[in-house]
Amino acid sequence: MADKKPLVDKSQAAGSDALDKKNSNPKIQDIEQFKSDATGQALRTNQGVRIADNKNSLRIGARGPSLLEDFILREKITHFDHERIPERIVHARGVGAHGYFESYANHAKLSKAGFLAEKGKQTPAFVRFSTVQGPRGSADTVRDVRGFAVKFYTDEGNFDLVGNNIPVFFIQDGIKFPDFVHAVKPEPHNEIPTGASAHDTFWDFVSLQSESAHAVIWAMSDRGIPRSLRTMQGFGVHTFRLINDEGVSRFVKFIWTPKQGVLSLVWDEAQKLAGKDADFHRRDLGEAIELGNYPEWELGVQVIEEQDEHKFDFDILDPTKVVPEELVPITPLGKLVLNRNPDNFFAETEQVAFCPAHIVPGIDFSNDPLLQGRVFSYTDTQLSRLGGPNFHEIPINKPVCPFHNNQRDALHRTTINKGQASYEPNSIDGGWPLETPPAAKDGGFESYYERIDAHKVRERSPSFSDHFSQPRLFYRSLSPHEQSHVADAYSFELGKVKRKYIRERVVNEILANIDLELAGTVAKNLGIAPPKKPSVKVPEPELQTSPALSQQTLLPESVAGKKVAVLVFDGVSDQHLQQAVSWAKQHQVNLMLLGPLSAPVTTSKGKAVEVDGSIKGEPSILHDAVLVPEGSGIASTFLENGDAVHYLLEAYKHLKAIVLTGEAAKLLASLPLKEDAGLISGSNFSSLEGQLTEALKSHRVWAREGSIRNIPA
Ligand code: HDE
Repeated sequence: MADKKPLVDKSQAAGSDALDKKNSNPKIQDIEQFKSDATGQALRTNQGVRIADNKNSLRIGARGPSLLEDFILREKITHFDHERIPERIVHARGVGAHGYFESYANHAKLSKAGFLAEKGKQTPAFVRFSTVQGPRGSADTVRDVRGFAVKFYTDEGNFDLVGNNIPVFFIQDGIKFPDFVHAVKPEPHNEIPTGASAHDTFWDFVSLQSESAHAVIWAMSDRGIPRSLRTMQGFGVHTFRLINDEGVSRFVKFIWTPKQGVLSLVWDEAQKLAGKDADFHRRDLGEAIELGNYPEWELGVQVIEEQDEHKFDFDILDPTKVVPEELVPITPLGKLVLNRNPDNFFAETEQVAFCPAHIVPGIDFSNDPLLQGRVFSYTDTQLSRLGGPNFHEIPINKPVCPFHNNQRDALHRTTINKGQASYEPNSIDGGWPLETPPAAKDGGFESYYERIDAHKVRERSPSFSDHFSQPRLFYRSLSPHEQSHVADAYSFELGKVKRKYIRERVVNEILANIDLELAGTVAKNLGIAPPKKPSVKVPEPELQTSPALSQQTLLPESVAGKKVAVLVFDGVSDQHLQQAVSWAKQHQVNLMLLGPLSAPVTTSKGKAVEVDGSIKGEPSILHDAVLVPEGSGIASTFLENGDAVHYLLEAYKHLKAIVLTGEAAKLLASLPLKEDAGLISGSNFSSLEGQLTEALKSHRVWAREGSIRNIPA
């Protein structure tokens, strides 16, 4: 007689099973905020079959072997086995956000691009910020260049502006890119270091390839360690063309300027963050958007008339050069606002495919040989990364305008093309889809009618040969504290280089040509004889300094979006706390209450206040400023708490604003802290808030920098 399966109502079963069932069936109204497409839906296989048991594989007897027949198990594991796709060879670590671009005006005189044709015209956009060197799981705050890639979903097709947070690149010709990337990536024998350029192969390459000197000094400056992705400029790097409706072309450089100011970390902070919060930048961006502090950038162009192409003492086709703003000011075009976090990291941020060749009518390439190399590379790389040529069908990559052509089939095709004619010309479908002739408006894409009359050569233009006058201009344009950070960064990185001859080559053949004093400081730090003169003759740049290159000229106008910690203990003054809360609300500052534990603290009036975290768990490196408010016995309670003392000393060492109110000011007598423009104390918060706002706008108290070397934090 055949066995009959006993009927078991699993929801009644005893033990953990019953508990699991209970927990896995929450009421839909309880999870409204996390609602997904699956809310209220049955669990099914990919073939649509309802699954009765997602906890046990099919086996012979409860303790017996599993069965190959278990298609539910096999489908689940097979899909899982293939969840990863190859990470990007460079820029693997990234974070994305949605938003929109809004044109300030009708820019038809400059470009016939539709997204620039109307004041107030909004175009959806997706941005991906990235580091260059590290893999997908590397830390956010390493010293590196940041990618700043923007996809504009325009009515006339996608336009990708795939830029960086520095305006120059390491090489002049695409043919050197694989060499550069092999040199900067972790070394091949041991795959070290992760997310850092402080190693022999990088410095070997860049010291032999002096065209990289300019990009390297930008990476060694504070630009290489941004405070936030919201506080970076973005640059198209190459010279592009804008073409207007009369077919007139002008050269342009694209520049994004953040409303949040251009701000950086300090090196000690960046290194600690890499361990304590490897997701610091992506968290910061996501939180700001979540809180409604939408990051904003102004897009501008530096416009160079065709007849002025050769007017400068550098070649505008050379991607290792900036066009100083003092020579060509920025014309604002519009603003980018990021206002929505992606719903799914993989589907959007990981699968987005940018390409500098994605341009629309009204925009065109210049003959920058690096740009020409990029135009090929990006689509090519997606073939292996996204598994075939249909990656434009992935929702994040799909144009918002309709698109039809005769391309068919291939891996992962999702479009179901109807009809029989997939060729051109055809008559059986009336010839469709048809070409659109170029026109001033809504025309087909037409390349700029450029005449080129020259020999086919493998040759670098002599106008690309000066590699030092612009790094010199950059260095001279920095404020003293920025300059000293540059010297510190070279000294740190070269200190990690094992081969002495590489260190010496950087000092003698690169730095000596940029600035002898800089070379001398780095040489002294490394124990190398300071060079006496440059190794090549460096032409003097047309400008002695370009103030626009210094971050000091790019501070924010407001403090919106800053993160300020308030260290609270039992007995904290309700009044002082309340004053801080209303100041934060007024200025859109994100106030974080941190207690000795993550448990609530009791105020002087006996009120229990929830905290946002503990002093130990949310260290000072996560915040822009700190407030210790009045409380009964606060000074002695504080001094007994090592984490709190460390917090304050570390914030001081990192040149942050510190506010001590009421009795908390007594801490000045016990700790090695000196009052300055950013270390403010007084009887109540309200009398100090103006000073705090100003200190936060300045970002750091640079005047303190000279005196903090002996602070132990
Ligand atoms: Fe890239 N670059 N690159 N690059 N690049 C890639 O494309 C390449 C260059 C930049 O968030 C890759 O989809 C070559 C300059 C950003 O998805 C790859 C050359 C600038 C991103 C590639 C350059 C950039 C990339 C890797 C020299 C600043 C990330 C994955 C000719 C203007 C985009 C991918 C994202 C990504 C090639 C030089 C910026 C391999 C061959 C110059 C922001 O195709």
